[in-house]
Amino acid sequence: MSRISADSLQEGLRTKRFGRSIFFLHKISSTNDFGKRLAAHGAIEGTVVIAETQTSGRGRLGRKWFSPIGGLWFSVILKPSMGVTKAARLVFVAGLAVAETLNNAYGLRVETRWPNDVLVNGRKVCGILTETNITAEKVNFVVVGVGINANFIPEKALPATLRKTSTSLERELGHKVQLELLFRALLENIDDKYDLLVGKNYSSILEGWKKYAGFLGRQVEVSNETRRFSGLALDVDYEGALVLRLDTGETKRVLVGDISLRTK
Ligand code: BT5
Repeated sequence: MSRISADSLQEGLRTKRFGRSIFFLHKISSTNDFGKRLAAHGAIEGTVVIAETQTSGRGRLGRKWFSPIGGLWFSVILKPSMGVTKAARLVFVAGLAVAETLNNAYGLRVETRWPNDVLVNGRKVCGILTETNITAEKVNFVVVGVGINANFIPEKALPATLRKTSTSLERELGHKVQLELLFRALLENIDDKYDLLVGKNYSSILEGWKKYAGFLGRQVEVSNETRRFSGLALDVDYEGALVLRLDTGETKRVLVGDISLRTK
């Protein structure tokens, strides 16, 4: 990886678990796929895979994640001793860590968007993909993939269909960022937040995540594969469900979906 040096990164990395073992790749199909293969072959918790570019980067539900050179595309392998439901909380661990890091490092107007996005000025700068491998309700490992649009201009590097909804750090700041510093800060922050989760302090994670959740208290549309709802976003509850007050006055919990702000 040209702009991140393995040696200088690992030197002085203040993490408990993350980054003891880091795989730096120039090009890979997906860091999550590579991470899953490593985990299945016994890679230790905290192993990290980072690639300069992905040829088949993935989002949820098999959607494509565009991963041009200049972005930060990485995955971490976790082996939490918890059930599937609790492991699903890792999306908030990663989301909060990304939001906090981007806010602290660059002073950007960062928001979290349920369930797995981080936005700057209302546009997606980061997506998170958590994939859990289980045997009979027992979690064998979780791969948490994080994609951050860093050093490229979306208008040039992403398809035209994403231009209105996506942004990048370079686009927002007007200059490139030091990828190695960002990567280090992210690993340290995710490590801290994961520690809170393991130490049974999930409430502080969820509350922290909600402080960045600009959609709360606003009119939103939520769609998933089968339904579409509109209403007021009231809360994200302890189970991670979005709580809506529908236009009919009824309260509805939604577990899976994508939200957008209602324009009218
Ligand atoms: C996500 O899915 O946002 C999760 C993205 C996770 C990417 C990381 S990169 C490292 C690791 N390896 C992987 O293969 N994946 C992870 P979802 O919420 O389903 O959003 C996907 C949608 O975001 C797509 O359908 C597009 O509309 C949009 N999109 C694709 N590429 C984008 C980009 N670079 N920036 C902003 N939006 C993008």
